[in-house]
Amino acid sequence: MIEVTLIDIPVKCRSVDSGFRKVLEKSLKAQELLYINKFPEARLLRNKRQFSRGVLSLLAHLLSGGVKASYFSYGQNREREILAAVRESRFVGINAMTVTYTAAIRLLARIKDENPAVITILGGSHPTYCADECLENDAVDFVVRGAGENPLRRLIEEYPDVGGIAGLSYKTEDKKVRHNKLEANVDRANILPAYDRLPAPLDEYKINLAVGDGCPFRCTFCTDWRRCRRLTLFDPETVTRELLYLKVHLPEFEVMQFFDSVFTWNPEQVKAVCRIIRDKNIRFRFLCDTVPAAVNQEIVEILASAGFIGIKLGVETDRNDILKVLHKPHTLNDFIRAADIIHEYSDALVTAYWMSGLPGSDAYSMRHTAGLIRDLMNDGVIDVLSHKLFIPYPGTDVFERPGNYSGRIAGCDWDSYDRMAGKPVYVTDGFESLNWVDYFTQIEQTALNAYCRRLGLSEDDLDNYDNVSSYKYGYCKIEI
Ligand code: B12
Ligand code: SF4
Repeated sequence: MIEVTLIDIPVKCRSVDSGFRKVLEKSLKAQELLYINKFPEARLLRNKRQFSRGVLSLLAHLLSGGVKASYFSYGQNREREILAAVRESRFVGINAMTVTYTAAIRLLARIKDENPAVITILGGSHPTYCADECLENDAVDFVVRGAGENPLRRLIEEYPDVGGIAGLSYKTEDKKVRHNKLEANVDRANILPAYDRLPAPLDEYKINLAVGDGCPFRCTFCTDWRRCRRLTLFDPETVTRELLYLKVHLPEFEVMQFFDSVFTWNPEQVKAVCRIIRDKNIRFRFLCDTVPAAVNQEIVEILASAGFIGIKLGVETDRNDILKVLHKPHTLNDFIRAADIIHEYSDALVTAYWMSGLPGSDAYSMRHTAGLIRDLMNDGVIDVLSHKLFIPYPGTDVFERPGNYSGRIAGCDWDSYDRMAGKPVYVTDGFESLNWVDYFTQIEQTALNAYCRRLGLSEDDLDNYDNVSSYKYGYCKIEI
């Protein structure tokens, strides 16, 4: 008997408009070539598989406590294998982002058909903020809100006596939903994800690392700061343990990303982590996310010396009035200043995350933005553009109070809550005259033109670079 089976649904594959896809694929190839030109040794993220670090962390926590647990990745393991394990399991746990929620519910229904006695648990970014909705499904017995390590372990150990388990939501005997109080911050500092349980070799996966949890800012369209009540920094020793594990199991110069919301927020932490990377001769190449206020000469030089080849900043929009409404902690000039510092003191490429369809924008201002992006790229301020659609997810202020931002939420078709979907979820009258697919294609084409100019290549030349694509939008083999 397996005590618990965990099933990871890492992404929901989707198709995009064919014209947009053509430009996007070329643009992704060109981005990789920009990195290859500057850092020829770097092993880039070619066709990597994805996994949820959260689910691997839960698995490691359970295994270390002696729980008999199995792990599957939906889309990588065959459904037949998964259902066979489910028949033998007492509990089944699945993760869900908003965009993978319907797939998770569908799979849970199949699981209940297969083994009606199994106890099902849903966790992750979507259930954390939509527990009531999740529990309307007969296939869902429990929802874990927030960090899942302790609630899941306790549920397995204490079921059916679950009243005192923090973070748990469930239906009581009188069919009412009960939400236990939230779990306090979980110290994940000692958990090394159970990498050895992944179904494919480790070097086939995109590795995401973290040195902490949470964000010091309070942007109204984001939940990163709500997930963790205060910004928590992990002990550098734990980070060391993970990096040393990866050093043994992965080739040199593998590229991996620190996904901390603001990786350089605490200079002492950054110095400690980069010192470890250098002292232990960990020869990977790294990417990280941060904000303009946490970029300065000293930090950039330290990052460069530890092998950071890309620094990514959430610009979101050139409109300072919109940034202010969203509580974004910078202006466009702050971003330009930070990008200049990065370029002056390192070879790292600057990625700008950019969003279209933000509250306060309209079709006219977004067309103006397209010209500005072109100029920033041609001037070498932005090396790589990561342009997405604005989607307010459950748990954000914009989702909960769209009227305060002069817009409305178009509906809860969760499958369309994808930032590459090309169809806005948050709508205002100002967007009415916009053809979104054309607009997205135009922005990506602008970026592609800038990449080609930098590379000295034509678009047709890019066709000769096969298999240089890091993201699988629109041409995934697996449909959920
Ligand atoms: C790495 C990452 C990715 C990776 C891996 C995704 C994955 N499945 O984990 C990739 C690149 C694939 C990815 C893609 C996307 N991502 Co992403 N991603 C992240 C990021 C930066 C880190 C996730 C992580 O590993 N966290 C650390 C682990 C330890 O925490 P965790 O995953 O939350 O898991 C804990 C709990 O949630 C809970 N839990 C989770 N699962 C389960 C299951 C059970 C049974 C239980 C009991 C508990 C439980 O316990 C875990 C351990 O404590 C987060 C932001 C963040 N900092 O968390 C965004 C985030 C998860 N991503 C987000 C989004 C929107 C996306 C995209 C949809 C973006 C897009 N293109 O539109 C795409 C997916 C597109 C698609 N078509 O499928 C949003 C999700 C919001 C939402 N409500 O859905 C987040 C929160 C970012 C944000 N603030 O907007 N992402
Ligand atoms: S958008 Fe960035 S800075 Fe703002 S709360 Fe989210 S992670 Fe933090």
